[in-house]
Amino acid sequence: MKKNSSSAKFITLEGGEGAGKSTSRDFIVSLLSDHSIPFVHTREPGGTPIGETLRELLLSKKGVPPSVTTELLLVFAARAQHLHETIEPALAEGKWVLCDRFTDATYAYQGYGRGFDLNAISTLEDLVQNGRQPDLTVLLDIDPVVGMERARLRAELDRFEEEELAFFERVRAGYLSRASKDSRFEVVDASQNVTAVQADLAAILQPLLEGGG
Ligand code: Z5A
Repeated sequence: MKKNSSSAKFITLEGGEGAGKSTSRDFIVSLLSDHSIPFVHTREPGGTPIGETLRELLLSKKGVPPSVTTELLLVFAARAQHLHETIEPALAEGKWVLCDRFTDATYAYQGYGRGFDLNAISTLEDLVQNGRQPDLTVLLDIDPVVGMERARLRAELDRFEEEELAFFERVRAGYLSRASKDSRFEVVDASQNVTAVQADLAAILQPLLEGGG
């Protein structure tokens, strides 16, 4: 695995619909700021002009939907540019990177959700990431029934959010399966109230923050 030349950390946030990623991201941003840690906050798909254009294509409900292969390649195309233009330069400058979703989302959505071959995803991951992996991945885990209810109350649903419940059950199972096999994951019970979720996040981040200011 590629190591950062500095103590800068690469942190990713993952979870299904309505898990509270935006809410948690804002809280982590405040923790980093309170500790005077230089950081970049970014997201996938997106994070660069090319990536944001690809994001619009991926989330759009207009026209013929992309095939699963097209969807997968667009996600990795956006990620290649994101690593090149945003993530790697920031880490090289000693800035932490807080990223809303990364490759675990590809395994969860395109792999477990849509049924794309996990080995093919792994091949693209190797090609695009050149060994780069997050130092910490916070998985906000929630029952999709609860999460979708939150998402529906929040805003108009995008193309992914209009999938059936079984799809989100597979996405959740995929995330939990990956989390059970890799120590970089911390799983947070996202069905708790915001105060309890934030207390968990603070406890998870504390060891990193102590060494990172
Ligand atoms: N995607 C993919 O398929 N493959 C990939 O490789 C990647 C992505 C990278 C866009 O992602 C889509 O891209 C995504 C998968 C696909 N699928 N969808 N949709 P996104 O991350 O931009 O979209 P999102 O999942 O909708 O994320 P979000 O906007 O951050 O939403 P959220 O997790 O639901 O967070 P939220 O807005 O903070 O919370 C939702 C609501 O719940 C909101 O009203 C909050 O006030 C409320 N909330 C938050 N926390 C709580 C608690 N604890 N209690 C009660 N209510 C709460």
